[in-house]
Amino acid sequence: MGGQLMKKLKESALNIISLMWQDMINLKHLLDGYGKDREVAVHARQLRKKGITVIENFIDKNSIGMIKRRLEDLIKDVSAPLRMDNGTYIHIRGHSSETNADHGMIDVFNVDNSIHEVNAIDTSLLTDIIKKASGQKVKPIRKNAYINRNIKQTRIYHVDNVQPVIYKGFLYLTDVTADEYGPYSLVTGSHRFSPYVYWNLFRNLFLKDYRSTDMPHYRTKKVIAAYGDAGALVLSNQNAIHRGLPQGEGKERIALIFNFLVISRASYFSKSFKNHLRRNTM
Ligand SMILES: O=C(O)CCC(=O)C(=O)O
Repeated sequence: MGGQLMKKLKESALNIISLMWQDMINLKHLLDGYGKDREVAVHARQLRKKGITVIENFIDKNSIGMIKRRLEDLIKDVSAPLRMDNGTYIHIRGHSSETNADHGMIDVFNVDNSIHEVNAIDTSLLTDIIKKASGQKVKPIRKNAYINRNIKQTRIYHVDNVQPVIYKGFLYLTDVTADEYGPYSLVTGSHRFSPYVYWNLFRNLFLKDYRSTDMPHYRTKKVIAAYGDAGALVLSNQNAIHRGLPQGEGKERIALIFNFLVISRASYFSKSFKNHLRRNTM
């Protein structure tokens, strides 16, 4: 028990310090330009200011259909977490208990090792947008797929890991046009200089039932849900307060997730960043 408390204390202290450092980096890049490319500039501005931007029609309908079929094939007989020889890992979130957050959601790690069409998707536009939004070096890392079917109990609002800063591109492969489909939701502007994030990090230190990065307090007026037709891509800074919304009865959402790592001096606060470097998985 004492060990658990010490671990959380260390984690929260590190999160708060690294967030302060990150906000200094954000301050330094506050007035950077967005470059000459208009498409990049429009999205980079939105991403820097709000923490989120949506790109419509990121891939064509044929590719959507093909990738969806391959995904269906990949997961069709899987009823428990499965680690494949090619590096793909089919994780069934919260499978040990029905009361766990995200219970039943399928999260396929390294999906591109099994579905090569995923690698054919050009993500250089996303890297360019994130570079201009953050003023930092950016590395594409893992590609996942999330399959949400009837997932009624999703994790509460949270931030990912504070450091290193991660951006995610959620490419919807199904129409996500209302709350009942379980869209990605985010508190706009909470990715930088947010007193709420500091307050939650501090408060969670004393609360047994909360993880360090859970964010139960936020500005409700700033909450948005990112809707889009199949083919839309939602690009988000994971230091913003966010969650996937709970789904309605029988509803489905399938998405590919492109993960990007921001490399800065503050990244070295993070053990996972150092692991990425060691494993050379960047
Ligand atoms: O499924 C979603 O829309 C959000 C998932 C999430 O919180 C995350 O990937 O960090």
